[in-house]
Amino acid sequence: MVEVRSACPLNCPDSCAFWAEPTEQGLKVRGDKENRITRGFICEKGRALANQASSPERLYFPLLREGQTFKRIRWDEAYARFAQEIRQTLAEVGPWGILHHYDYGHNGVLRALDRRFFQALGGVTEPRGSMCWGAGYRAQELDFGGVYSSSWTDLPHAKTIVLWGKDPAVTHPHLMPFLLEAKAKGARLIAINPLKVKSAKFVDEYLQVRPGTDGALALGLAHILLSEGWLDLPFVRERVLGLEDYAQRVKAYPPERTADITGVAPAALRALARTLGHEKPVSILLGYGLQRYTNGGNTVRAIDALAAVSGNVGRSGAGVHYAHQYHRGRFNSLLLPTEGLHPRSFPHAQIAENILRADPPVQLAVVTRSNPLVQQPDSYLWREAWQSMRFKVVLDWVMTETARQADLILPIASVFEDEDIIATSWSPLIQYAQKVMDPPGEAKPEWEIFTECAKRLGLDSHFPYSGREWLEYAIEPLAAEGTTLERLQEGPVWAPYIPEVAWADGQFLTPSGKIELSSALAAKELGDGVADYVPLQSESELSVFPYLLLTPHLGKALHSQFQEDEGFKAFLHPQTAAKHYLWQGDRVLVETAWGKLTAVVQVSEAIYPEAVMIPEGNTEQGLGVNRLIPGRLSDLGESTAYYDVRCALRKPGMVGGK
Ligand SMILES: Nc1nc2c(c(=O)[nH]1)N[C@H]1C(S)=C(S)[C@@H](COP(=O)(O)OP(=O)(O)OC[C@H]3O[C@@H](n4cnc5c(=O)[nH]c(N)nc54)[C@H](O)[C@@H]3O)O[C@H]1N2
Ligand SMILES: Nc1nc2c(c(=O)[nH]1)N[C@H]1C(S)=C(S)[C@@H](COP(=O)(O)OP(=O)(O)OC[C@H]3O[C@@H](n4cnc5c(=O)[nH]c(N)nc54)[C@H](O)[C@@H]3O)O[C@H]1N2
Ligand code: SF4
Ligand SMILES: [Mo]
Repeated sequence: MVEVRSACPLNCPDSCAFWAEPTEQGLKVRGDKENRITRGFICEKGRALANQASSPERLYFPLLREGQTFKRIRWDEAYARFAQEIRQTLAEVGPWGILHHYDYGHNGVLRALDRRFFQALGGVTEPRGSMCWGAGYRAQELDFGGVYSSSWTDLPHAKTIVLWGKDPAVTHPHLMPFLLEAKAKGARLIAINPLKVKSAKFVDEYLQVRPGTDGALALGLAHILLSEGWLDLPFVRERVLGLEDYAQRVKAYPPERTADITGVAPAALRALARTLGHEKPVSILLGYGLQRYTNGGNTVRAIDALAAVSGNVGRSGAGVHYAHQYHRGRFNSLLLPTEGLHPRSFPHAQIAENILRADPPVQLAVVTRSNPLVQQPDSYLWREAWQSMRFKVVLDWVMTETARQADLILPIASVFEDEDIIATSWSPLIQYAQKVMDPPGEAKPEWEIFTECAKRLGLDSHFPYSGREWLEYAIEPLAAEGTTLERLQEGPVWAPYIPEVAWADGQFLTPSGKIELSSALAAKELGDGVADYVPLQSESELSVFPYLLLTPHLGKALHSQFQEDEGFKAFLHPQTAAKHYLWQGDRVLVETAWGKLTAVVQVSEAIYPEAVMIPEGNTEQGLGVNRLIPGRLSDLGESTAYYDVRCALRKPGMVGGK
């Protein structure tokens, strides 16, 4: 059999190039050695993806609920039922009676057609804001006028690299060779993280910061830079707006107070400030964990400002790298023009509570590219909202917890069973994923499912193309410049509009054209009550829920995908474990004001003593760790503040004993 080019569609910054081959033993994938970004290796999630494609866990046929189980139905029945549910909802409530829940379960260009379908109905109820990166994203838009990072290949020009709340060894593995190359060339690597994560093993210096206090840390570092005169004044004069306001804010963070808030000692603060001011260029790689707090947007703004005043933006080897939006507007959009559409939207974090009191009510849910009963916060409320809806449809290729609790399941083709184009917000590459094999059973490409449904609802004029034609249409503007489908089929293309160094021309896309440390727009969006850090709870709250609950991502899984069914694990610092008379392997009850679960104790020096860590994505009895987490919004971008929650620990069977 022949090996063909494919690409990883998972919600991962790396976007690996694959070579894929169907064999007697199932689908085999390997990395593409010629790829200068992903350099030939793929991670265990990429291999798990290929294994899943040829595994018996696949959904083969449309399934309709029958009591506690499902029965197999034919596609024409499935389409008829789906169309009938849509018609009934439109007649009884109108388009807002339909919830379309989607996220980024697949990065393919064609996957946007799900949204087009619901737009064609006039605009339904849909999520807004973000489950992921929204607070930091909006922060960078306010500061720089857009979210743009330098290429990974520019990193080895840095003299200092700060992994700020980011664990690339786990969540962005192909960045590691670039970091190690920089280190070999003499760059100093620093990690700032409440957990001594895997990447911390590779760094020269690790700072353990109290969760939720990075904003204060950045302001405290700026305090030292300002008072020592370690600024880049020519850069600030030319390119930065709002230094006076910022200096006022910074005044409140002298080293001793900053140390009290953040847990980072004054000497370490001073050493880091000196490095930022003198060991330039400095590249800051921002993770998304530090913005999953109610003050997350403000935190990223404080870090952006620190880079700005030290002149670490727009230069080779420098920058605050969060993601990039270079592809924006470069492809033809597969969505409908928004004029004339009237969708209703709810912030991701608060969909469940809004559904429960929605007027008009939501009767029909359709879930694509996501697994909300596990991944959305406030799972008990989500389950209640889910059960309150008359009919639920899930499109997926495996039986997720959300699918298990649906009424109709439509089986879709995986990335290996149809063609698509992958272009994402970290990689500079545009890649073509070729069809490797036919879908198993009766699974179908998602675009085909929506095209068929559109036909049955008289919406065919909105779905005139085949998958191939949609791809040709999407890349029309690129094809005019030479990036044709034929060219992409030969191998990945470095998007011609992506530069090595972000903001190199110093022309920021803010209203003033400068980096805006303060602005009327930011003040309006942030409103009053801006918190530079998450204040410690009151004594009475602390006595009930003393620990911060962190739920970061796991190496071998991608959220709820590829999880091993091994129950929840709660990672505790030895001091915390000892305080509760807990040993490795014991069972512990973890409780918040929103829910509780039982986990197996893992004792680890890597954990911040005041925190409990339970990786996200795992499930037990239909729900994940998000049963413990409220649907709180961040200060910017309507993002979800997953990590802003406190918990208590108890030995199962013990009453009260904390
Ligand atoms: N293996 C794997 N890789 C993935 C994913 C996955 O599920 N599995 N998911 C992908 C997706 S969708 C995303 S969004 C990215 C996310 O990638 P990252 O941003 O690297 O990781 P997260 O796990 O989201 O964020 C948690 C990190 O932030 C740290 N952190 C938590 N609170 C704080 C704090 O207050 N301050 C600081 N400084 N650090 C803090 C945590 O210890 C952890 O290292 O990863 C992508 N890559
Ligand atoms: N507690 C806590 N919760 C979190 C986070 C955290 O750090 N802590 N992280 C958050 C983050 S960063 C994110 S991005 C979200 C992720 O939230 P989700 O996107 O809901 O997470 P996944 O489990 O990856 O679910 C994606 C689903 O899409 C399916 N899928 C794959 N390809 C396709 C396709 O082509 N079409 C359709 N219809 N389905 C497809 C997959 O099989 C899978 O079931 O979770 C958030 N939840
Ligand atoms: S999950 Fe990420 S690192 Fe792993 S194969 Fe896919 S793109 Fe590569
Ligand atoms: Mo994410």
